[in-house]
Amino acid sequence: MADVVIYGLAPSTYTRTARLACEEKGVPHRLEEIEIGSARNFSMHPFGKIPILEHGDARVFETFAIARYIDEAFKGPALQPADAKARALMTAWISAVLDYAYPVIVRGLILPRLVFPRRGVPVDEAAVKANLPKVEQVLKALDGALATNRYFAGDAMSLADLFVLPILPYVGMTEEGRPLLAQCTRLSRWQDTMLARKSAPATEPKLAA
Ligand SMILES: N[C@@H](CCC(=O)N[C@@H](CS)C(=O)NCC(=O)O)C(=O)O
Repeated sequence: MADVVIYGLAPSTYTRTARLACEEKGVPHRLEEIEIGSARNFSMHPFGKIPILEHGDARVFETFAIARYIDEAFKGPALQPADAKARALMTAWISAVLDYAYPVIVRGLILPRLVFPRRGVPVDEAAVKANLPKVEQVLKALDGALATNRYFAGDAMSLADLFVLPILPYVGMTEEGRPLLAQCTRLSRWQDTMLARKSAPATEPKLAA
């Protein structure tokens, strides 16, 4: 069977989601680094983003499409619920990560606090501060989802969990995010459970000091 290649960067949250899906499904894969926005990136992804999956003659862009492909093209544990109601809940939380959690938490907090300083990019402090109530709101919404369910789509882990997980360790690495995450006790416990799975260390980004 053809190899699975994930083109991306290890620290990217969506790249990690794709790799987590491979690990959870038991699909061997390799990560090939690609420069975001490069000509090569645009030749593989119409919007010059990561990740991209390649498997034989299949090339898949957009993380949800990649995660579904991994679940549906290979044998292994199901990563999507069979039940329509639970599957809708999974899709809703993935959509919430794409539309709310990523812009607010990754773009609004993680990039300015953890990435821009390393790259010498100026940080708009007022914008970071103004965004913090939204970070709290998103974290509380994620926490609330776990009030009645063990995982985001019910009692079984699904792709939704693999979209949320990569964001949280970064929140805990920021001064402002750490206390907000700590007050979300269900979400913190869920994070501990997810990080204890074999897929977590296998995909953990090695961040340079
Ligand atoms: N809708 C895309 C979003 C992918 C995305 O934003 N990836 C980030 C890295 S985690 C990226 O490529 N950022 C570069 C940029 O936005 O220019 C997906 O679901 O795959």
